[in-house]
Amino acid sequence: MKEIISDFLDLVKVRNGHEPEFLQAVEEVAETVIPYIVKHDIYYGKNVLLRMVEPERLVSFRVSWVDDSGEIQVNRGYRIQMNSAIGPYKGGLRFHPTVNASILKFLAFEQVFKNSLTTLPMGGGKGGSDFDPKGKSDNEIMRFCHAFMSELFRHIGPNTDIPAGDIGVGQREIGFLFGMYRKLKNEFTGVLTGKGLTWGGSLIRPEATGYGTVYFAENMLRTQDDNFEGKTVVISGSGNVAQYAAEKSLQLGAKVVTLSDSSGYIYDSEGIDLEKLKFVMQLKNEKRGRISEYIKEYPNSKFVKGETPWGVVCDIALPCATQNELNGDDATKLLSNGCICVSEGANMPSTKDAIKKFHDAKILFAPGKASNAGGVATSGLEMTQNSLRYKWTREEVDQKLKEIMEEIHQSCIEYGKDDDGYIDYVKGANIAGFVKVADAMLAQGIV
Ligand code: NDP
Ligand code: 2IT
Repeated sequence: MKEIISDFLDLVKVRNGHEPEFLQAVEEVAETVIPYIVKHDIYYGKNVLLRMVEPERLVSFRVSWVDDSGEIQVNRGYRIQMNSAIGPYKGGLRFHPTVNASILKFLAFEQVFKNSLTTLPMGGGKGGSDFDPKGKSDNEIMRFCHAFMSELFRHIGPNTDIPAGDIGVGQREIGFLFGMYRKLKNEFTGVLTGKGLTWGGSLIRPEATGYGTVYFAENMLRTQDDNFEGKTVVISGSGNVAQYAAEKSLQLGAKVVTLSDSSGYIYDSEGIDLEKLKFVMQLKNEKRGRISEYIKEYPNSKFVKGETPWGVVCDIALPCATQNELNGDDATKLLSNGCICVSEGANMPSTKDAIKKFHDAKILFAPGKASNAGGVATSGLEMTQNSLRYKWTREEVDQKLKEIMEEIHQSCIEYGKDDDGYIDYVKGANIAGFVKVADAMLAQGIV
């Protein structure tokens, strides 16, 4: 088996050797899915996984725009249309200086499995730009988004490819992107998700990824007759996903003690309660400030510069910032501090080493493609409401989100339960995600 997997990975490396994040994501899937393929004749010998690692289409384009000082800026834009066997391409747009083809291909690849797990008919894609929104004025953001969409619009559509937000792309950016799409196409359609409530957005979409990550953790804890009540939670990030993961943790009776950004983390031993969280939301979403400013408002807390929060004692860890933010040493610290549950809000935040340590210690560990799928699932619900020209209540959407997270959890158990009863959520999510897409690809022939 090892040889079959390494032969496959060698093939993938020949074409993608210079793309470490993409190879990391493919390796994790190959190690769990290939043993399943080998045992099932319907998939064996059909090169299904080899087809799945090749994007159906990769669009790369120039984005030129003019900054506030009149200087002409040039960025690179991308859209990776990875797999549309079970539905139109669906996935976020990331604006961050580190964006490149490797990062977007890993995200698009993960998205295919994640979207399949949601139970909704969505293929996988991802896009973005190496544009850095930090320090840019609202007008610069608008001009950049308009320039970006003036090319992207010809590659997307409500039945083709439906982008959404990700790092650096929130409701403000979705608004500017939607405005330009609507103008160019002379069409008001559900071509983007994460829209504002008065122009086609869904209630609960802003909350969905963070809430879903916590709902998934709740499902995992329930397998051990446990819950969030009284637990200490460590969260990384302070953006969209982190904020609502914190809010839901608090609503379930837990104590949240950290948040972070790329400059460092804040630790509040008294707990970041709902009022303090409101301050963080205003600081990050309206003032676009830094998390270190928290300690000015709450002097009993501390800011630890340049570090991640994984050394802080906790029961539950929710990595909600970015890829590879939690390594093997961090996992060791979490385990020795008694952490029993890790639910990934970000995409691929734990390195391969870290995951191995969590698995060896047999704690509850959920990979992002299962635990953060609530965001895209609620995007799917936004698309449904747009098609129906209808609007569900907050309670209706939240209930559907909860049900979807439960179903994803169930699928992970179905495909991931080991002989000793331990649930390997990585294996479960990868195989469950694979089966649905592979079946659709086989049914549709070699296209
Ligand atoms: P935001 O832009 O709202 O927030 C990102 C947060 O992560 C910020 O606090 C940011 O800090 C921090 N961060 C970003 N890059 C780094 C880095 N290199 N090192 C340390 N911290 C960093 O993004 P989201 O909250 O939307 O996304 C967070 C994660 O969740 C990503 O992995 C994303 O792919 C994933 N995700 C998002 C979904 C969504 O619906 N939004 C759905 C599913 C997954 P700083 O301000 O300093 O950059
Ligand atoms: O990684 C993700 O799932 C997202 N950024 C959300 C994608 C979406 O289409 O809502």
